[in-house]
Amino acid sequence: MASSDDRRFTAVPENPFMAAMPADFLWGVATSAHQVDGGTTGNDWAHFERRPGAIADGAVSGPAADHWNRLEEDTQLIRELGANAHRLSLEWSRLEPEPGHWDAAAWEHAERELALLKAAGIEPMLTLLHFTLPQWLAQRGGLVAGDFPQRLEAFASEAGRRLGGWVRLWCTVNEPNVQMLYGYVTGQWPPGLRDRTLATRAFASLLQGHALAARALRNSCRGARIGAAVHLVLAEPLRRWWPPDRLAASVVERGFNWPFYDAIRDGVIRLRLPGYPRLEQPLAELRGSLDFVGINYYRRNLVDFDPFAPGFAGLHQGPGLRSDAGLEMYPAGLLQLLRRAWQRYRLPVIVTENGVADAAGSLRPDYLRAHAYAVACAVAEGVPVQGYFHWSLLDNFEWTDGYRLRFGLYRVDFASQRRLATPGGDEFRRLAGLLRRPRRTAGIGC
Ligand code: IFM
Repeated sequence: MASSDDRRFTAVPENPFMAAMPADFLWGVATSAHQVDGGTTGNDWAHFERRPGAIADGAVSGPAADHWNRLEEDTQLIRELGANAHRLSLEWSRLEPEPGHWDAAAWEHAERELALLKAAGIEPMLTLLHFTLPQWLAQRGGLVAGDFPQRLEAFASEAGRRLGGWVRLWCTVNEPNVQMLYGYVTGQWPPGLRDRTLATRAFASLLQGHALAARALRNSCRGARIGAAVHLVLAEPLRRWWPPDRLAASVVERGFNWPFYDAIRDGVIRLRLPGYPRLEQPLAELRGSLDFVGINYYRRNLVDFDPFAPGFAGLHQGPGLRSDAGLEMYPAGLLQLLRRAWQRYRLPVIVTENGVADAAGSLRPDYLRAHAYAVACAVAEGVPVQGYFHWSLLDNFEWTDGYRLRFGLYRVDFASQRRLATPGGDEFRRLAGLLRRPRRTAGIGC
């Protein structure tokens, strides 16, 4: 039976921002360095991509969208979308190509990009770690190298010192839960392992790294606002009446969605999952390390009890329209997760990523409007949502899916590197225009 939230999304208004949105709401686009820059050959992904069968269609990231050489052009594209913010990441392997050696030219390049954004009136949000590790660090054990947290701390400190004049908004790590799952449980991502003991260690290490990096940023960058970006799945039992399915759905909630932020709230790194070593590790520095909760939202899953699946949770798609990645598009899920994040942590929330794989470009306008409506409904209910970043500005290297999934508001012709306008980009710009107009305060409509 459709819930009242589901019913709201059957007719999304042309102006999804019917409620009063904050005047300084961040309406932005998101990218990550390895996925768009090109030439990021010194990291673990570049090495992993060469393994036969690692990436769909045998692709490698290679020149990606050549963003490294197109900063002016791409900044202008962001501006033309009407965005006032851009979430981007630093490529650690370029900035610290050898342990303790900072590459001055690479830092200058980062500064140039940030200066261009600021000059265009675009607020940067900078992610320190968006999956890729310098190969020298990967060779020493990557996330489970004993000194990973201290290495991330040193990197954060250098970034804060050099770039803090340009950047206020920081994400320490991107999707730590995904990195742990694919890197150490399913083995589809670097380092390609299936070892639940190491998975648990990697998770703890990412949290320790976050805590130290947050402290380093606070010390090196005055006024820093610090968050992370965690991938959240709206997990619902496939059969609500069947207790094992309810239990399996709760494993996704407890084991995938919230452990990272719960640890920060509680000051204790905790993992209690079937089939994994138990983890209970106090870390006082975690408390207060977060100024906002970042949510990356792409999917709802209907979950059944499956003894062969990780965490005994079999994931299925609901009945709605699906993206090219086969994921159901379910905007009501974003509203529900925004509510839950606020109830759980009482911190401002930012949608650090949301987007759809849609090569034809025909799904994205409605998808975007419906997810903007989810944000507006959450704001109308009193959830302090401070921003929304659409994934992505450009088509890009989509990890193990290579180039076959397209997320861009601009389509990229990878042969010529031309950027082409899409209906999704037009809708993004229209919505930006609605946000900037004086808004009605009555007749909220959500
Ligand atoms: O491309 C990725 C991104 O790197 C992390 N979040 C999900 C996106 C789409 O799959």
